[in-house]
Amino acid sequence: MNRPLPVTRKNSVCPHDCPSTCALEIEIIDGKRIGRVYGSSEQTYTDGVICAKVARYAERNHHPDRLLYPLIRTGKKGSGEFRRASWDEAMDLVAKRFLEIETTHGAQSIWPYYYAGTMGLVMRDGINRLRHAKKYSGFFSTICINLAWPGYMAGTGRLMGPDPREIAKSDCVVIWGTNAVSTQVNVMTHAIRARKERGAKIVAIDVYQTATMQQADLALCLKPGTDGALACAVMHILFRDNLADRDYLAEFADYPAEFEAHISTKTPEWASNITGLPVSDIEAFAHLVGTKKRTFFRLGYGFSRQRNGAVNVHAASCIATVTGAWQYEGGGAFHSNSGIFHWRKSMIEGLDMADHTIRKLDQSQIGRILTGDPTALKNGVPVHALFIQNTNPMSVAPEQELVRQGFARDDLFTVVHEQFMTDTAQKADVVLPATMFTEHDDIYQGGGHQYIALGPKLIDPPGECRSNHDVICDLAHRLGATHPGFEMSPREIIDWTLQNSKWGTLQELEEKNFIDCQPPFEDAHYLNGFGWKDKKFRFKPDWSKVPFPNDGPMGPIQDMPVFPDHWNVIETATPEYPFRLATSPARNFLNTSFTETATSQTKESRPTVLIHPTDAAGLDILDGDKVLLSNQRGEVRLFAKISDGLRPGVLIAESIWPNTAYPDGKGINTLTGADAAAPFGGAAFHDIRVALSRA
Ligand SMILES: Nc1nc2c(c(=O)[nH]1)N[C@H]1C(S)=C(S)[C@@H](COP(=O)(O)OP(=O)(O)OC[C@H]3O[C@@H](n4cnc5c(=O)[nH]c(N)nc54)[C@H](O)[C@@H]3O)O[C@H]1N2
Ligand SMILES: Nc1nc2c(c(=O)[nH]1)N[C@H]1C(S)=C(S)[C@@H](COP(=O)(O)OP(=O)(O)OC[C@H]3O[C@@H](n4cnc5c(=O)[nH]c(N)nc54)[C@H](O)[C@@H]3O)O[C@H]1N2
Ligand code: SF4
Ligand SMILES: [Mo]
Repeated sequence: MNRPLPVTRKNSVCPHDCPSTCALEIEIIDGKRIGRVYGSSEQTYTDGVICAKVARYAERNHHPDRLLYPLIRTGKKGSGEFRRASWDEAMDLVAKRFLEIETTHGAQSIWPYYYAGTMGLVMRDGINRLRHAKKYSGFFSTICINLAWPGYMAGTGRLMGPDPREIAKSDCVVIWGTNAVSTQVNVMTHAIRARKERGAKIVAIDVYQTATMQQADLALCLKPGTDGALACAVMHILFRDNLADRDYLAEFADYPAEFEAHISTKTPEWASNITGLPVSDIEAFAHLVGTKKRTFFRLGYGFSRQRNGAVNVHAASCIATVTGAWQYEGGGAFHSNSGIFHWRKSMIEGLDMADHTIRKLDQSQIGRILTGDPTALKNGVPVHALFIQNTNPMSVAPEQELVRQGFARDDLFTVVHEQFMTDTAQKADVVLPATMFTEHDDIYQGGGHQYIALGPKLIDPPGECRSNHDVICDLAHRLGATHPGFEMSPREIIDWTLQNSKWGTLQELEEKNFIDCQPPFEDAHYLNGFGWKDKKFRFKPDWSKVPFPNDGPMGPIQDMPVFPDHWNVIETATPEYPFRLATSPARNFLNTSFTETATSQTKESRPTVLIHPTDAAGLDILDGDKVLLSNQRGEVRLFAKISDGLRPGVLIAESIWPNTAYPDGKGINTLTGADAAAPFGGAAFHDIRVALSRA
């Protein structure tokens, strides 16, 4: 007879790149495997709710395709033919090749490349300690936040905002350019509470009928890249109908009179032309936010992924200033709380060794960099070695034709530390097996909330998987790099980092489980002024002064409009490329994570593009047909899904499927551009013009 196995529940944190950073309770079965994963109800932002894909994490954690052993390439580059090796053999090879490449081409020909496959501070950012110690090329991270964060900070001067739990105390929740049902479910928890308990209205603004739009009382489906026009018309109406808080503006804004004059020409008719929204919807939206002072603008990333995205995010944040919503509990504009944690990360990142004269290469331009574009290389040496952790650029980075050519180079030595045989790992010379978050210790911070929490090691890893930290320290030793951080355990680094950042000790964190870092109400609502010397919100930002860590202005910063406006630098449709494509996130994937699990694959079915029935009829395309999307960057084949949930002329390809899922093996980022957007770079993943035809 089988005895039931003992099950315990342990605290943890979701490590994925999602603003929700949920506090988890994980079932541990027999001390060895994980079972069901639950949202913690003790942590007040998570409040017992998590997404379905993480609730079934056992499927990913104990997946039969996990990488278990180091692998060394035997076949041709990219052939996917590898043999098993011992850790010693694999790491000896990596160290030997890195030292040779350093001697021949210089340290800057080696490029550590990473991103947010895990958001744990030790495991994600420890790679920078090696980079600084060895003076390898720097990494300018642009792929996700570079349009959104500066857009928000341009007005407020800081990256923080009203306590996100106050959404539940709002009378109107504006979910702007984020498909929260799919990408950060906890926003919905609090918004729906506001509706139930206070009769709050929910407004959603997107470019197609997402699951979030379907939950909204007012769903504004505008043309991609036109949010600036919508925001301007809303503010025009607020001034016109005396719904602006002029006393608040006089005290808290930079040029309220000049701004009002500027906005007086931005009529609802003007915006209707640009956005495609009916004037009546723009009027209704403006009156809603003008009369409900407790309006919470929850500004997402999605609408920033346009070449004018920073301007549009700033424009949306300006509305809260015009109505004075910041003054009220449940009011204001929130994008991220990442600015509240005052971390001292020198033990994690080795910042004491940083040499700021070393070039930083643009993450999004990896295709250009690997194919030798002198500008992308900052006129320096070519890259001859990549050391990759927590990211899958062969699928997620723009300009995939170039990325593919780059990874195929015989004179490029590529090391990929991964959990699965991803598109990127396939192209590697050496593949190293990585632990998952349940198998190592790390510390996490919220973006969409304000907690710090610990994710401890709960089970042993399978096979010979090693954590990022262990691999970085091992490599440092073999390369002769020294720093105290290479001699410490993750727990010691966490303790050091907490103490030096004035958040107490690891022991205290373990006792409390989380630290609530929410700044006082007056600061979070900017009642003591905004984050500039004169304390005034900026309608008229000096973009070059936005306090976002950058490598100097990028993109056409000099052409940015003085005041919020519709800045027409997007890839507008042309006769040759008459459609506007957005690559919005798929609900059951998280970027390319979870694309390996059977449940997510089944739920998402296959790579599709949503097409409006009128457009489909005009091109003789039937539901399920194989179709071709093309532009100057390349061609992608995938399957048509006819839908009236989007506007004619707009296409949506929910992403990001692995390349192998496409009929031609070419993924959606074949079509996206890596040109740096203003002010500080970043990829405009939802701003793509394409031609469409039957394939
Ligand atoms: N299920 C799932 N969850 C995820 C992710 C995922 O891939 N899948 N990714 C994670 C990551 S890395 C991030 S950064 C966050 C991002 O999460 P979000 O902040 O939600 O941002 P996006 O996912 O880029 O896009 C959100 C929505 O913006 C819409 N959009 C595109 N262009 C425009 C526009 O011009 N105007 C407006 N108003 N809307 C527009 C898209 O159609 C999409 O529905 O989500 C995280 N969570
Ligand atoms: N077309 C299109 N492209 C996009 C986007 C889009 O909306 N549309 N979104 C963009 C955005 S916002 C982002 S943030 C990027 C995200 O792109 P990535 O950061 O590349 O995200 P993932 O594809 O999830 O890949 C993360 C990888 O890290 C691995 N991993 C997880 N934990 C660990 C660990 O502890 N150690 C190691 N060594 N590996 C680990 C996972 O197995 C996974 O393969 O994609 C961008 N690309
Ligand atoms: S909602 Fe986001 S943070 Fe929460 S469990 Fe899902 S992926 Fe993780
Ligand atoms: Mo992201």
